[in-house]
Amino acid sequence: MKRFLGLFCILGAVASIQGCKMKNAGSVVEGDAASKVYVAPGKYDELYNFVSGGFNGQVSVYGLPSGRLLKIIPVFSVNPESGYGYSEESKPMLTTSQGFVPWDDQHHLALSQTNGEQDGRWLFANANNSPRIARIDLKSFRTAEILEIPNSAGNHSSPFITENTEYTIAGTRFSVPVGNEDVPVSSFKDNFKSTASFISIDKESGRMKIAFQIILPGMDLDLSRAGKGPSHGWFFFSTYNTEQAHTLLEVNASKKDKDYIVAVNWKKAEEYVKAGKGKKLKTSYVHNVWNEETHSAVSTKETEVITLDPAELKDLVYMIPCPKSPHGCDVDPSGEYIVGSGKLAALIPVFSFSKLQDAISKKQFEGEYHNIPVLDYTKVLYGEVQKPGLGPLHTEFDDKGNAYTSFFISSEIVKWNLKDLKILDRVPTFYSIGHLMVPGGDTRKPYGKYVMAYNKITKDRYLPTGPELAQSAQLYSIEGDKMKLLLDFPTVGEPHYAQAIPAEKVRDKSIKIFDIFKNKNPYVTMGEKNAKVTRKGNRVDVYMTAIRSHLNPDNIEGVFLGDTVYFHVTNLEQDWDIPHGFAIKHAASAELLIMPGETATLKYVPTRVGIVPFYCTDFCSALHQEMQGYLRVSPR
Ligand code: CUK
Ligand code: CUA
Repeated sequence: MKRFLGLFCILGAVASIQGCKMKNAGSVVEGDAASKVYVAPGKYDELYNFVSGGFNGQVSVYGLPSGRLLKIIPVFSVNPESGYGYSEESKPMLTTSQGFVPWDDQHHLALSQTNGEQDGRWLFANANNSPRIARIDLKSFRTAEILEIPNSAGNHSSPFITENTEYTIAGTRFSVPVGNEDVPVSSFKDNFKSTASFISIDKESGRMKIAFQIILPGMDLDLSRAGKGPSHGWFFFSTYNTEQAHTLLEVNASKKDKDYIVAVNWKKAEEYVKAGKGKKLKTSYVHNVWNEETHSAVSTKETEVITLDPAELKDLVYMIPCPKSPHGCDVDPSGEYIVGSGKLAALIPVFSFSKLQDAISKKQFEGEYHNIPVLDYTKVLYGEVQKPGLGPLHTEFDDKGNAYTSFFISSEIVKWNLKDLKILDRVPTFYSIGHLMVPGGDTRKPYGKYVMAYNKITKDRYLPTGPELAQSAQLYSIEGDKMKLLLDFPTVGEPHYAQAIPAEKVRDKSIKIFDIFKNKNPYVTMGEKNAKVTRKGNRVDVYMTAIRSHLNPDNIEGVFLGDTVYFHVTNLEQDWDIPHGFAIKHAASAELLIMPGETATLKYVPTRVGIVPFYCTDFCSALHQEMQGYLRVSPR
C-alpha cells in the first residue's frame, strides 16, 4: 500500500509536469504582462525580494517586479568574491563548536517586525545542516551575527519570528540524543529528542541569545509560525514522523493517519523560566558577532542552556492532530487561523485559535503523546478545504482575506477564501513549486499585489545548461480576482522561502561608506604615510593602504620562506561604491574586497622563493591596471 502511494506520488509529479507543459504551450502570459514588470533603466524597483539560497548557503536579493538580481549576501558559505570566510576578520563568523564550517543549506528567511509589520531592520536566516541562525543587518546588507543552536540537528523549522521580534525560533528536524550521544540508533524512541529553541532578540542591537529550549519527544519539527494578534504568545510547529521511525522514513514515517501541529505557549514558558522551573543543561555552542567598529568578527564559546520539559510543566505544549505528514504550518494575518499542509493529505485543515483556547479550557483531549495532551481534532478545527490539489506545502495570505497554497505534485498555486474555505482560482507553476510568498504575506499587514512561486524544477523553461538547470521564481499578479503570470526568472541556488518588503523601508537607511575615522580595526592604516611592514619572529605584518590608483607599500622585500605574511589592507576611499580588491599569486586563500573606510586582512604563506605579484581585483579607476606591486620572497 505504501509502495503504491510512493508510486502514485511519482506518477502524479510526472503527470503534472506533462500537464503543465501542455498548458505552457497556450497563452499563460497575457498581453500587458511586460509593462507590469518593466522597470525602466535607471529606475528603482518597488520591492526588495530576499530569497534563500538553499544548498548554496547564501541569500540573494532581487528587485521586484523586474526580477533583477541586485546582490548575493554571503551568510553560511564562504564567498571568494568578497573574501567572506577567507579574510582573517570574517573567519570567526563561520566558526562552530566543531571548528570552521564553510558551507550550509539555507531555507527560510524572516524580516524583523514591529507590531506585526515589517520594519526593515534585520533579516534572519536559518542553517539547516549545522544548526545556526544568522542575522543580516539591512543597513549594510551584511551578516552581522551567527548563533549556533545546540541540542539540535537539521535546523529546518527556523528562523520564524514573533510580531515584535521578541523571539526567533529554531526547531529540530532530525531528532537527536540530547546529552549522551553515543547510543544505538534503534533506541530512537527512548533517547532521541527534538527541541524548540526560543532565541530572544535585543530591541536595540538585534543581538540574539538562547532564552530557553523546550525539549520535545523525538519527532521531526518541520516548519513553524508565531501566533499574532490574539494568538501572540503562541508558536505553532508542524511535525512529521511522529511514528518515530529511524530508517526508511519514506514508508515508516507515513504510516499514521495524522501527525501533529505542536502548539507552544511561550508566554507560559517565560513564566516558568522566571519562576526558576527551567533546568540548566551543560552543552557547547558558539556565538559569532560582527563588530562594525573593528570590522571584524568575534567568536564566543557558550556552555549552558535553560531547558523546559513539557511532560512535567503543564499548560506549556499541546498537540493538534493534523493529517498527513504536515509540512507548512501558517498563521493568517488576523492570528485566528492556523493552516496545516499535509504533504500526503487530500484536504487542507484550518484550525481556529479561539476554538483551541476553548478546547484547552474544557480539556477536550483525545489522548496523550509522550505525556503531552493531544487535542480533539474536531474541537479545534475551523474547517477543511476540500480537494484543493495534490501535495500541499505552504500557505501565504493577502490583504483581502484570501489564502494561497502551493502544491508540489499538481504544480500549482491555489487561491482560497479564509471565511468559507471555497476555492477561488488556481494557476499552474513551472514546475513543482515549493514555497510561495506574498510580500508581507506572513505578517499582520500583507502588502498583497503579487504572489511569487519558487520552483524546484525548470525542465524546458530556459536554454539547456547540461544536466542541471537553474531553479526558478515566478511572479503572479493577485490584484484582480484571477492570478496572472507576469514573469519568471532563474534564481541563484535553490530557493525555499523568501521575503519581500517595500523598497522605501530599507533603501534610505542603506550605508554608502564606512567612516574611516571610526575604523577601530587594530591593523588600520590611517593615511598613506603610516603604511609599513613589521616583523615579529616569523610573522610579517604589512600595513597597506589602497586608494585610486596605488597600493602602498607596493614593493616589499625582506620576506623569507617560512614566514607567514598578513596583508592588512585599508581602503582609504570615502566615496560610495569604490571598493578595492587585493589578491596575491598562488595564495591558498581567496581575494579581499575592501569597502571604503574598511580594513581587511589576508593571510599568505609563501611556498617558494621568488617574486610574487599582487594587485587590486576590482576595476576602480582608469588606472586600475596600474594598481599592483611585488613581494620578494628570499631563502632563509
Ligand atoms: S522547505 Cu523548501 S519547499 Cu525547507 Cu521550507 Cu518547503
Ligand atoms: Cu583599486 Cu582597482
